[in-house]
Amino acid sequence: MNDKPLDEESILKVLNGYKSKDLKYEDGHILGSMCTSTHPLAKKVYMDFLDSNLGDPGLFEGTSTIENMVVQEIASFLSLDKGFGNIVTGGTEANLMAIRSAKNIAKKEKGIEKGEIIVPKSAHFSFKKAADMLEVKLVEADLNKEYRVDIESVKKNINKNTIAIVGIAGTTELGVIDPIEELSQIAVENNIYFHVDAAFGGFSIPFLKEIGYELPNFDFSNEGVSSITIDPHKMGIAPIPAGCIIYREKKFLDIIAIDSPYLTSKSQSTIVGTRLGAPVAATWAVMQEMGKEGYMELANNCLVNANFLYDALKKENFKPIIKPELNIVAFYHEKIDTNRLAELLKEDGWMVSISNYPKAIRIVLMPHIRHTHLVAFLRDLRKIKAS
Ligand code: 0PR
Repeated sequence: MNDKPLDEESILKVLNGYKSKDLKYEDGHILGSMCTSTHPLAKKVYMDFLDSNLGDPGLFEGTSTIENMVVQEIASFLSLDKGFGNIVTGGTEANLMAIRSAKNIAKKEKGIEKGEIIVPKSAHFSFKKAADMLEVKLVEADLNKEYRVDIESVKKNINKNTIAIVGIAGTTELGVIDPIEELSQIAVENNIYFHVDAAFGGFSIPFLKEIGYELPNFDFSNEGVSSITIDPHKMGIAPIPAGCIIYREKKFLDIIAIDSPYLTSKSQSTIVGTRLGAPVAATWAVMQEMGKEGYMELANNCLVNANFLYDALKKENFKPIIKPELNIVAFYHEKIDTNRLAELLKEDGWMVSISNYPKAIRIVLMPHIRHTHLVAFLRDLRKIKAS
């Protein structure tokens, strides 16, 4: 550390030097991320609320009210009149909270000590973190030919220690939606906690349905759904860190509440203690400025781009894994090794990611990706194929 204070100008100069090495969403080269550029209004609001700490909500009653407003608004487009939950740091924290709730409820109501959770093989790795931290056994259910969870495999894995079933509405690698209605029924029949991870799909599926796309029912209209993870900082275009967990019943929040006697609120259910109010206020602001219509247009544009890419790839003899259900396209080429293809694309400046199951180049068509970027990307793919 420097002995003497540095002046602002030199500090900013150093920082800008580093920042110039970061990629920018606007350039259209970040093709494998679920995050996107921050909305200008969100940036302004974020700065305004930088000091507010929701870890001590009695000091920040205004921001705390905003958090409740965001939770209620999100619950309402997930078919729940009154929801319980929090704006958290992201999908990981939300999933962790859901599994904690499932574990604690199972212990209290059924006396289960060594719980097991059944997740699709396609589940995000945050469930592995949750299983490790909470010491529950992670059981992976197989996928069917469409890369959705196989219902029979879920049924087969249920036993007396099952504390939760997880379904995904928009898988990380392919963006497919699991058969949530059927999973919900199984959960009801077996009296098991059912969590839906809609971290990615939650801010687009309801709006795409409203436009007329035929997509499965993934929300609280399924009576078995106990909780939903839905991330404003993904398709909600809110700034990081903004995840959200919504519970159907208050008891799921209460069961994970830890006493915080010397604070203004006497208990806390979130994993994180000191908790930024800025992303909460910024999420509310973005949601107001977008409205349903804004999210309908956004989700539709991303899906239109995904379908354009899918069709174009097929014409070029690349093999898309599935027709996109949401805005993710994964593909490979029979004659080019996928890792090599990713490397060659990187040499041309394209940052793609690689899906694991199945192995493929994975493109997430986030709002910062424009049609013109895709045209340039396809031109480079054609060049690589010809070389
Ligand atoms: N659930 C699902 C279905 C997800 O896809 C993700 C993250 C999570 C939970 C966890 O969310 P947080 O990362 O907010 O805790 N999926 C992205 C992924 O792994 C996260 C990401 C985002 C990765 C931007 C890279 C990136 O540049 O692809």
